[in-house]
Amino acid sequence: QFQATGVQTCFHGRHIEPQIYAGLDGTNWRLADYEARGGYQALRKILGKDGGEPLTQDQVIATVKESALRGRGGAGFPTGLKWSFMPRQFPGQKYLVCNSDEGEPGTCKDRDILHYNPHIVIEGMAIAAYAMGISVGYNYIHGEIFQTYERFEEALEEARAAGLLGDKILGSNFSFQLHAFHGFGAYICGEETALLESLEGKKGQPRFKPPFPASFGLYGKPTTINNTETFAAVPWIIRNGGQAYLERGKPNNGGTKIFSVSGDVELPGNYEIPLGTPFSKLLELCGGVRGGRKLKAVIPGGSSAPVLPAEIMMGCTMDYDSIAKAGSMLGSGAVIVMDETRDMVESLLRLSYFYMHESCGQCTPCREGTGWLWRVVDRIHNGHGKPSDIELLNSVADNIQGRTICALGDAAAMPVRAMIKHFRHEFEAKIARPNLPTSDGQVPVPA
Ligand code: L3W
Ligand code: SF4
Repeated sequence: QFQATGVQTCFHGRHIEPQIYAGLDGTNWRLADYEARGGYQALRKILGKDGGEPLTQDQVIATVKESALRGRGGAGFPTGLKWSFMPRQFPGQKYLVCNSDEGEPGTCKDRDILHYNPHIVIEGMAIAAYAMGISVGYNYIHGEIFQTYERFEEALEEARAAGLLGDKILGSNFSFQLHAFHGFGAYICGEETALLESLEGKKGQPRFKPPFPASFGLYGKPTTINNTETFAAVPWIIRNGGQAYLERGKPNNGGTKIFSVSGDVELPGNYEIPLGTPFSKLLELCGGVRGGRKLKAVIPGGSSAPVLPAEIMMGCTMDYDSIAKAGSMLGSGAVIVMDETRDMVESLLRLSYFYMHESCGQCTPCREGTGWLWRVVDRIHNGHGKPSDIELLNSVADNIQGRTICALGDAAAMPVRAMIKHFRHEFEAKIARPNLPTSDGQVPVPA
């Protein structure tokens, strides 16, 4: 249930005030369709090609700041602020990068946007490039979605042929060359500096930060990196204004967000809803917990986010601040729903295996620690656990968290601590009674 594959895309209309999904039917991804939905009007507006005056770079950035758009890739960093870090007067080459290396277990929204609405990302990137005075951009697309990569290339060709990309866009003085890059499917390449290394043709391993990409990015040049969904939000903001976007969400959490809901719900899939919507409403859109069972727990923001028990989750609204206050993270918006039959030791076993497998191996606490975590959870799960193993897990997690080059180490440690904090009794029960059946009905063979 932690695999994004198998989760359906959603053209069922079960969205609330959609902006990215508005008007999509699963087939209308081409340039003419996008323009019929109002596409590229925002680009025309900033370039003064809609009959009005062109917008200045400062005006575009101020509008994005006003919207309270926060990065949709996981960190929720304010987009307008990030754009203002770009040294616009820098004399050399600067780059714009779209992070479409979606790999967080449970997350499947960016591939949907690229596949069914590719031009919204192209337009968003062109606006960002204009605002920051950037002439070259790349979209780094996850390796396992090759058909989507091919479609994005087709969309790029359409945009170039229509004068919406390339030299002197729409007859203005603004030029922007945008290219697609096909990744190879490593989770770590979604970390922004590993992505840059990979884009440069090297092994995808994270760099130390600082320096941040804003000052030392692609080929050592100033670079702005945003997530696919972040760029996709930009055209609506420019067309309708920052304040209108902000009002769609809640203060400090502007606009709508796509949530990829998987696990034990009747209708798994992608749902676009305003930030600040109660979790109970999202669950209702998804048809409720599968089979009418009781909700046990939810991972609200992709596998890196700490799990929350049902009673806490039912009191949350779906936005960055509410989920952080509850002790987790909204992350990339992958909501993994677990019903009363789920075995938490088994769930943690899957998560721990994932992080061990995806660790790039560059720093010792992560490389060794993720293996330790998995082996200890595995022996508890297999009926070989010792009472001291619970504290051992906490101790290994403590020795990873905050001691690594990138956030993967934290992402491996946080779910362990949260599972033990909220569901310690299940770990204790498994250790005390090793032949307790797992949720798939199998009885482990004791040592
Ligand atoms: C210039 C400063 N720039 C921060 C920039 C920074 C980055 C952004 C956020 O991790 C999280 C992680 C995963 N000067 C700056 C600055 N920036 N201070 O702002 O930075 P940061 O360090 O807070 O986060 P991050 O390293 O980008 C991302 C979590 O997301 N996550 C990941 C999901 C994965 C996917 C996927 O597969 N698509 O979404 C899920 O929760 O754990 O905490 O751009 O450069 N002073
Ligand atoms: Fe690599 Fe893990 Fe260190 Fe990140 S934390 S650089 S994934 S070893």
